[in-house]
Amino acid sequence: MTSENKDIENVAIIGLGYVGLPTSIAFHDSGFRVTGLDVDVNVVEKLSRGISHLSDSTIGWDIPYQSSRWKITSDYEEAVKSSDMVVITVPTPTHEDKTPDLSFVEMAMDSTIKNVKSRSGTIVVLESTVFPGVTRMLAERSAKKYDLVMGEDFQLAYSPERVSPGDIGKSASQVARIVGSIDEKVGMMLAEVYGKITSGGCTYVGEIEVAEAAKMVENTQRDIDIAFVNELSKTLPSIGLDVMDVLKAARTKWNFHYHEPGIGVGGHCIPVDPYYYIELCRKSGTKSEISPVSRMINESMPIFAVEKIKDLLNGAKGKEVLVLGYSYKPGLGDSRETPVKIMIEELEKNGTRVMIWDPFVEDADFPEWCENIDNPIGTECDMVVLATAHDDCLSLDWVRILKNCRSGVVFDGRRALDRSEMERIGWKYHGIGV
Ligand code: SAJ
Repeated sequence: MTSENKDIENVAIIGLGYVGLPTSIAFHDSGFRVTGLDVDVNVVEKLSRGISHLSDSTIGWDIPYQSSRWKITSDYEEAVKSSDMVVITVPTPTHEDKTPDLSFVEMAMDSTIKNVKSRSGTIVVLESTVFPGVTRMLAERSAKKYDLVMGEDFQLAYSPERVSPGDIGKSASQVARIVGSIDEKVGMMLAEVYGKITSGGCTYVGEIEVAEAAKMVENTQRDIDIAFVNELSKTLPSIGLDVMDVLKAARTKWNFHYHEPGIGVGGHCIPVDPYYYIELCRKSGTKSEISPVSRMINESMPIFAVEKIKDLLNGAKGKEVLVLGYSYKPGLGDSRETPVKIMIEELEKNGTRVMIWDPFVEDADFPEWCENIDNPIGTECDMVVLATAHDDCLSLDWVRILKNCRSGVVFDGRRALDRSEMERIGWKYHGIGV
C-alpha cells in the first residue's frame, strides 16, 4: 500500500531535544501514537519517568509517560518498524572550522532507512536545518545501501523545525510550518497531519529543496538583521546617539524590522544556519557577500563588549566582575554557542576575576574554569554585567546589589534594564550601544 492513502497513526520522533521533545508531545496530544527515540540512554531513562532533561522555562508541558500512546526507546528497529511516519529532529551544528556537521543527520537518516520495511511506504520527514539537497542526497545514499527504492518502499519529505525555545507562543503546537516532498500527494497529506499538531497550520510548498532553502533563508536573514543593529550599536554612539533611542523611533515605521543589539548571537540555529548558506553558495560556484560580513559583526560583539568593560574599569587586570546570565537567550538554560562564554574568557584573559550567576544553567554546563555562584546578592565586585536578559536577572534587588558594587557601574549587555530606573537607584548605567 503506498503512503498517499495510508493513514498516519503511529509517529516516531528521532532525537528528543529542544525541538524533538515538544514535537513528540504535540503529536501525542493530537491523538497520534508516539515512539520517541534518543541515543542518549539518560534521556530515555528520564523521559520514561516523565522527567524532562531540558531547562526551558516556557515548557509548561507534562510528559505523558503513562499514556498507552507514548513510548521512549533507543532502539531504531522498534521505533521505525512500528511507525507510519518517522520525523528526524537531530542537531545540525558546525565543525570548528564553521563548515556544516551533518554527521548526526547522516546517522539518523541511515539508521531510519535501514529499518524501513520494503513496500511499507513509511514516510521519512527530516526537520533539522540543512542546506538544499542534503535530505534527498542522504536518503538516496541510504536507500541504495539497503536496496530500497525512494518513492516506493518509503516516501521522503522535509519540514523545518521553527520552534523557538524559551519564547512564549513559539512552541511546536503553535508555530506555522511548511513541508516539501518528493511526492505531491504525500506533501499535501503531511500538510494536513502537521496542521493537526500546530495551531499555526502547515503549507505544502512543493519540492523538498524549496522547504530546505526557506528555513536556511529565514535564519540567515535573522542573522543579517541582528548584525545591522549590532553595527548600529558601534556607529551611532560615535555621534552621541543611544542606539535604543534610534531603534525605538524607527520602530514606529510600519515595516521596520525591529531587532535588539547585544553581546552576541548564540544558540544552535542563528549562528549556525548562515554557514550552511555560505557553504551552499561556495558549492554552487557563487559567493555570499552579505552573510559572512553579518557573521563577522555578530561574532565580534562579545569582544567589543569586553573593550567597553575594560574602559569602564580603567583596565581589567585584578578587577572583579559579576556577570548575570550565561545561556544564549532568556528563559532557558541552553548554553550552546553562548556569546557569554567568549566574553568571560576574554575578561579572564585580561586578568579579571569573573563571577557568574545563571539560575537556568546546570552547574555541569559551565566551563570548569568558571566561578559560578549561587546568589548574586551580597557578592562584592567592581562592576556588574547583564549578559542574558532572564526575568530572574531583571527582577533582582538592584538596590542591594549596588551596595556591593565598588564602582557602581552596570553594563547592560542586552539593553534590557530600565536605564532611568537604574540611574534613579544610583547606578552609573552603561551598555551596548549607549
Ligand atoms: N538575538 C539578538 N537580537 C535580537 C534577537 C536575537 O541579539 O534581536 C540573539 C539572542 O540573544 C540569541 C540569538 O540571537 O543569542 C538567537 O536568538 P533567537 O531569538 O533567534 O532564538 P533561537 O536561536 O532559539 O532561534 C529560534 C530558531 N528555532 C529553530 O530553528 C529551531 C529559529 O528557527 C527561529 O528563527 C528563531 O527561534 C525565531 O525566529 O524566534
